[in-house]
Amino acid sequence: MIMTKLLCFLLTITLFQLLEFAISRREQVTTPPLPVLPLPSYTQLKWQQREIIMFFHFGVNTFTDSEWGTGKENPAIFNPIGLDANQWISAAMDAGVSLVILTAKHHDGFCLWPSKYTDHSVKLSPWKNGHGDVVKEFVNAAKARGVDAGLYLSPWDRHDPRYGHDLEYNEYYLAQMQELLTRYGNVREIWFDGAKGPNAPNMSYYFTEWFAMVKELQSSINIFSDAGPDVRWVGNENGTAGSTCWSTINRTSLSIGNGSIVEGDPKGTDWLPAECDVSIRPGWFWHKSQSPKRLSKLLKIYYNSVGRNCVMLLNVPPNSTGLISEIDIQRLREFRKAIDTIFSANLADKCTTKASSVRGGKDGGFGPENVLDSDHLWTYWAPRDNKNDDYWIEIKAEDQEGLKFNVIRIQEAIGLGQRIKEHEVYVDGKLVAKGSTVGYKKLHRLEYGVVHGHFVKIIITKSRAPPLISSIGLHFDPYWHPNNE
Ligand code: FUL
Repeated sequence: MIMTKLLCFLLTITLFQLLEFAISRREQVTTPPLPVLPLPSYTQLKWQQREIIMFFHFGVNTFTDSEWGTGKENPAIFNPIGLDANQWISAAMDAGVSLVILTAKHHDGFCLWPSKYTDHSVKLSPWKNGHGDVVKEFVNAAKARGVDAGLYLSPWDRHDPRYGHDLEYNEYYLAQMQELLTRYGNVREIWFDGAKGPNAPNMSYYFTEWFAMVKELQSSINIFSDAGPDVRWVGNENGTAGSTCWSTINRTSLSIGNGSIVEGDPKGTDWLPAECDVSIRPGWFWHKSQSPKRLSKLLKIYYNSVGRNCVMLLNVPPNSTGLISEIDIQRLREFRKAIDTIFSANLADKCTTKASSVRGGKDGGFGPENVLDSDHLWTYWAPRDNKNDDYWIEIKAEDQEGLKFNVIRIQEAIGLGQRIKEHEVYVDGKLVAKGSTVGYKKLHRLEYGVVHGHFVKIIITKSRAPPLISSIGLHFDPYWHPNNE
C-alpha cells in the first residue's frame, strides 16, 4: 500500500516536471517584435495591397467635351445609349483591378443616380426614359464580378443654389451622401475632392459631420481627401509620389483644399498613406480627340506610385456611348501583361540568404529566408533588437551564371509600422541603387540598366527601429531601356 502511494506520488511529480518542461519550452518560442506606431487599420492594409485601383469619370461633361461643367447643362444631353457597366468592370479586371470608383456627382452637380433631393439627375434625362440609375448599374456589375465599389461625391457643386449657404448645403450634401451609402451595399472608398474654382462662393464644409456619418453607415470604407482621415492625396494629378514617401504624418498638419505634404513625416502620429490619381488620357472625362498614354508612360507611373509606397488610382473614362473605348481596353491589357511579365518571376527565388543578425537566432522564425516566400506582409526577416547593430541582408546566387536583373523590389512588414529611412543596394560590392523610404513596396528600376552579379546586399543605413523586411525581389523588366526612355 505504501509502495503504491509512493509510486503515485513519484508519478505525479514526474508529470508535473514534464508539464513544467513543456511550458518552459513553449515560452522559448520567439515572439514577433513590438510594432512601431502608428499602424495601418485593417481597411488601410487591404487598400494598400490592391496596388492599382480604377476611377471612372462619367457625367454630363462626357457629352459636352468639357472637364469642369458649368452646372447649367440640360439633363437632356445625358443619353449613353449603349451603357454597359459590365464592360467597364471587365476592363478593370483586365487591368487586375479589385476596386473601382465612380463619379456619382462631379462639380457640375448632375447626379448619376435618381436623388430625391434634386431633379438635376438621370431622372430628367432621356436615358432609359428617366428611369435609369448609373450608380446602381455600376455597383451591381462590380458586385457580380467580385470587384469592390467606391464613390466620388463632389463637394463643390456648381448647380445647386444651396452651395455657398453653409447649413443648407451641408445638409443637402449629407442627405445625398446618406442615399449613396445606404442604397447600394458595401462601398469601400469615398472620394472627397478638394477642388474648387477660384470664383466659387465661399463656404465651409462640415467635414467632422461628413466623416462621422460615413463611418456610421459603412464599416469597411476608406475616406479619401487631401487630408484623409484614411487615405491622403499625393499632391499632384500625374500619378507620381516623391521618392521619399511616408505613410505616417500628423493629420493636423493637413487641410482640405490646400495641397498636401507630399513626403509624409517619419515622426507623424497618424497612419495616412497616399493615393496617386492620374488619368489614362490627358483629361479626366472622355474627349473624342484624346487618346490613352503610351505603355512606357503607364509603367513609369506605376514605378513612381506603387513603387514608392502608394496606391495608383488610374482613371479610364467611359465615352458618350457609355462604354470604355476599345483603344483604352487594349492599353489596359498591355499594361497588366507588362506588370505580370516583369513581376511574376522572382529571379532571387533559388538564391540563399544571409543577414546581419536574426531575431531569436536561426530557428526563431524570423530568418532572412522569409523575404523569398509568397507572403509579403506577415512573414519577414527581423534582426535582433540591438540599436547599435548594422542591418543588412544578402542574397546569393547559387549557380555559376549568377543573376541578371534591372529591377529591385523591397517590401517592409508595414503591419508592424513603417521603419526604413535610408537604404543602399550593392551588387558584388558595387553600389547600384540607394533610396530613402521603403514602406509597403519600393521599386528601384536601375538607372543604368541590367546588372549582372552573384551577391546582392541591401544595407539599411537609417531606420526608426530595427527594419522588418517582408519581401525582396530581383526582376527583369524587358520594357526598360534607360537610354531611350
Ligand atoms: C480634380 C477635379 O477638379 C477633376 O475634375 C478630377 O475629378 C480630379 C480627380 O480631381 O480635383
